[in-house]
Amino acid sequence: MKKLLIMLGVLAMISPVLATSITYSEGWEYSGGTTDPAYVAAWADNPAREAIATAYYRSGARSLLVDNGSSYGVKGQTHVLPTAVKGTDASPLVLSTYMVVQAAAHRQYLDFSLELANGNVVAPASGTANVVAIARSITLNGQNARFFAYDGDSWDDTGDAITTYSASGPGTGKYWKVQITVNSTQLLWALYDGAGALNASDTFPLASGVQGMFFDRINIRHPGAANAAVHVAYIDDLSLSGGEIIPEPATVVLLGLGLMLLRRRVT
Ligand SMILES: [Ca+2]
Ligand SMILES: [Ca+2]
Ligand SMILES: [Ca+2]
Repeated sequence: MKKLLIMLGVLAMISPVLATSITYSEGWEYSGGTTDPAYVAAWADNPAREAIATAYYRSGARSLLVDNGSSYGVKGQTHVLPTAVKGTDASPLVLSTYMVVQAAAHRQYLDFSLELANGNVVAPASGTANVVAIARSITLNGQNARFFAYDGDSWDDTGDAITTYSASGPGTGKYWKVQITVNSTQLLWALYDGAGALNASDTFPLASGVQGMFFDRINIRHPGAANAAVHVAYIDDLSLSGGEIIPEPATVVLLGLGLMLLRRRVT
């Protein structure tokens, strides 16, 4: 009976810890671009076709500029999360950001990939990796720039594309919201227009290797366009929420000590 009570007590202590979800957001409100220590601390830059922009933003006064000129090759930035997190059916992991494309030509040509990764890896053009992602890509499908979802072993064509662009200026209504939701076995992708209305969504099965995977970083990449023109978009209000985090080692140690003390009391 006592052992049962101890087990129940320990379970009661552990379960709130395991159920903790993540809340992370990024608005790129840095003053100095990629040389700003605050920016560098938050995102590891793979120099340097990103910059903090002030002409376009969805909220605050700044956003992240993604400049996709063809000569630059693969560029991007990575944010390592304070703790790894996985999506479950009870608590899916939701990653979203807003983007605005500066001009019609950029809408056609921009390469952009938003990724959740386990370790220092990126979504490959083909093959398996510990990543889930959503991308719009001239590399994958030419100038139509539809969105593709990477489910751990392949890119799936959503058949969906952004249909408007913005000529200039700030404003929430111009930004498309790109979102991926990860549960234990599926990747749901959704696209919302500038008014917040659902524009498109699809569900894809996760490859077995990434089912139940703990992800520890967010990647934003631009793989490099195949066209010589500049391709510019602005990213703002990134959010990662939900899921279940790994308990901090200190928490696990405390729980272990608590268990030992309980056992001593009984014996
Ligand atoms: Ca902002
Ligand atoms: Ca697949
Ligand atoms: Ca679709």
